[in-house]
Amino acid sequence: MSSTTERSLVLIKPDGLRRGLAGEILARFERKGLVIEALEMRVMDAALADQHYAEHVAKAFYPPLKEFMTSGPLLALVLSGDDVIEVIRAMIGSTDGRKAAAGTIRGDFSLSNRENLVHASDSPASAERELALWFPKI
Ligand code: FUP
Repeated sequence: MSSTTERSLVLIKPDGLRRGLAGEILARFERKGLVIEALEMRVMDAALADQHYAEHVAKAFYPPLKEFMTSGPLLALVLSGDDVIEVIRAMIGSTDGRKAAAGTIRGDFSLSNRENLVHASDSPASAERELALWFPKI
């Protein structure tokens, strides 16, 4: 099987830090063999939230999502490795923690469709857009 080294933007969301799960989540990515290219604690402000979630701003769930995502510090990461976009999406599981498979991060630790611990780019195009937004110098 061919492989491509890619980069992904990953966010360990405010619930991950509040619940003391940042180390557990980071450890999973490290043990998988992914490379941490950058790691910063940030607070997402309203403008960044609107840009990051541009595809969702008009949706009914966006106001509470924005409230949550701007509610405290998060960890912003650049991870790289072979096919990392697909690999990380498999590791985090489906959006709704109640439906995410056991063994995934959301499946193991989240019971929510909003407070689901992790964001990860869902395609090479999203990764490019999100990395430019969060880490313009990298
Ligand atoms: P994902 O790529 O799995 O993070 O999911 P989406 O891009 O569909 O949604 C982005 C974020 O919006 C989710 F992580 C959580 C939030 N969301 C809600 O709060 N309610 C919904 O019904 C769907 C998504």
